[in-house]
Amino acid sequence: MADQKQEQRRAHFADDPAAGPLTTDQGVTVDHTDDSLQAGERGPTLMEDFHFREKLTRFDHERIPERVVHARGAGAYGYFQPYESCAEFTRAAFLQDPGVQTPVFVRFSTVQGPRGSADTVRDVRGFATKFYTSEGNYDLVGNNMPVFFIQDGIKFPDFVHAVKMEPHNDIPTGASAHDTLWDFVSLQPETLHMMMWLMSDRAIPRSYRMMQGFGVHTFRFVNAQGKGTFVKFHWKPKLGVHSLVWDEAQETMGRDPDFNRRDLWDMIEAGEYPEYELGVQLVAEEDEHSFDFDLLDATKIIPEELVPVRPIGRMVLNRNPDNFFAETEQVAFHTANVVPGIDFTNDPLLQARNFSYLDTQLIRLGGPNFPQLPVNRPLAPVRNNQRDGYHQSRIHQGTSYSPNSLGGGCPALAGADESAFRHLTERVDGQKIRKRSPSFTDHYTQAALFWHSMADWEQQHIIDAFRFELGKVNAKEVRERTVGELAHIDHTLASKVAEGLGIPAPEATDTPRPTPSPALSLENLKGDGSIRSRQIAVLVRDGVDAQQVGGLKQALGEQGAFVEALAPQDGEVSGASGSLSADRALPTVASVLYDAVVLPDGGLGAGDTAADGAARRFVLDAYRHGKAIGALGSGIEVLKKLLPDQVRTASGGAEPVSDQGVVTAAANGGAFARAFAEATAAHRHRNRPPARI
Ligand code: HDE
Repeated sequence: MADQKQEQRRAHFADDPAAGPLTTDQGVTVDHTDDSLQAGERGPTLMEDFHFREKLTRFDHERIPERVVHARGAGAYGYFQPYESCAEFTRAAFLQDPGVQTPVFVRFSTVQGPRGSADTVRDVRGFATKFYTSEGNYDLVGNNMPVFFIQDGIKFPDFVHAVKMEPHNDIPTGASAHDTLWDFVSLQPETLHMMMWLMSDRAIPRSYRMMQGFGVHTFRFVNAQGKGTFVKFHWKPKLGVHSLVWDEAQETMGRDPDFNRRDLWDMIEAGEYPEYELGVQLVAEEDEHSFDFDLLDATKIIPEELVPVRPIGRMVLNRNPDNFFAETEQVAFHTANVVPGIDFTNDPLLQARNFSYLDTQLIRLGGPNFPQLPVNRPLAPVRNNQRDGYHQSRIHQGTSYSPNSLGGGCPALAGADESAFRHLTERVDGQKIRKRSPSFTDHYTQAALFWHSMADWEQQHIIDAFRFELGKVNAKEVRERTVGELAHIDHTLASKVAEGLGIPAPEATDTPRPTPSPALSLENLKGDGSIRSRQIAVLVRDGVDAQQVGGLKQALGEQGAFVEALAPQDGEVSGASGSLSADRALPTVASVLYDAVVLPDGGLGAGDTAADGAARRFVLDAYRHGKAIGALGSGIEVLKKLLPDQVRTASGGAEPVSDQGVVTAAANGGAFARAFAEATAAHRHRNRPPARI
């Protein structure tokens, strides 16, 4: 089944441009497209030139409105496969048979910035998955953070207006560090739990392949007997959860604004397919009220220590789209796209979403027929009486009403013995009322849970992020009000942020101190511990030990890393022991685009050329950003000069010395490659003494 979506897509491919000459939209052959039809060589352009008019008109209409949120994204196709049957909890067909692969399309996104904004901004990341199941499309439209800013969807326009660019000057692009967002936050304490996540390193993922995804809301599984079970969805990346550091993220915005998008594309092209495990937290209906928070409140998690995440399947992304606009831009996800066996809860945020997605897509995609677009088209057959509208591309035959006799009563309704979507029967009664449930009022306990679950360095990054963001807020009262709110989460947090802003520490308040949840800290989410797909730079020049570089490439490449020789310019590098080809010219790249760097024997850095200077900056940046640094032979001397106080011990022999991710050895050998791979796999070394720059 995994290939069926590809076959369906292929049927929609445009005519082969290599099969014949250029034509108009009407299929008329064209032999001249560089000059418009004019009355004389210098004369006016003639209206009669239908080719010219068509070409310009089509161009004038190429753009559609970008998404009102999540405008910038990148997508990929792949498949999902369950580990075992989930029949006990859900009748969803795609979760029954471990032998069945269901095709998927996933779109990752940032939220605040427009389509052309940078990838590595501090923001939530969207993680939306469309499963083309045999029973119709199921969309799991999630984020990389498990909670949300607000509890009721009626506040969504307020929140989005506050976080988006300010209305008078359209600033800032792709950033939350501005007055209107923090004004809103300081007045709306239900945002605080999510703000803790947003200020953490979760908001600057190293890669879409290295972040979690969450359905956020509590949904419902429904089994064949009609029994419901509450469910929260989790995606866990095989490579672990890894983030950038803030300084690195900011520099990357300039060096490569497409950093995350490119990474996804390149790795799929390289056959390094992103993989995620789908897990579920299940809560029996009878246990709905057994927590000290409300399952319907999307600003709360169920700590994994209370309800473990049960792995139920895995997803592999193995194909890039053929056309960004047709597929990634036109894909339309909707929380209400559910299949039999998956249902909603009364979470008021979810209920609002179930209205909003279709509504926005009607305008964004220009009418009601967008489900016919190839990327949105289900694999399951579509038979109904919906008709006409803009861009209708199906030719319906016969009657279009129900009941009918003239059309043989078709399409008929599913019989009791057939799989149809049947809403869970649930008793609902209450006063018609506009009021937040009292069970939604604790905004501080889980924010504190997150804070107290962080490692020291994570807490420091959160403090730094609050200082950065609030430091960019002009309104003094907004800064003070926000710090006052933080005091309800943790007094140390509030005081340290206040100190950075030069304002008095707030009064100590009675703050909650929940038992930490280790599952929340990046320290405990390192994945398979491999260096698969890590980007490693080796700084080379004429005279380098080419054999050593070749050996490194081989040893680290065998472990799945991508090793690139960076030289002052492209072309051949003649080494002391043979020659090698530069993979990239150093001026075209930067340290922030790599996970680790090696100074080989005879490599760059020792001299006084511009390239040597650039190499030294490369290594210093890698050091400041906590990345693994390797030095071999004369490379050690370069490193010692650069970081005299930090390279505390260096190896003079074959046995490598590894200290805070700085790995040295006289020569390359298996032991060096192993130690360096281990340092790279650790991702970032957070406790280094600062470098003097
Ligand atoms: Fe969305 N959201 N959202 N959202 N959302 C959209 O739909 C909305 C929310 C999420 O790659 C829009 O087609 C409301 C939570 C993702 O195409 C829009 C509320 C979560 C994407 C919309 C929320 C999300 C969107 C904009 C509060 C995580 C991108 C364009 C009630 C669980 C999907 C569009 C893609 C996109 C509305 C809250 C995730 C306007 C009203 C919570 C990943 O319909």
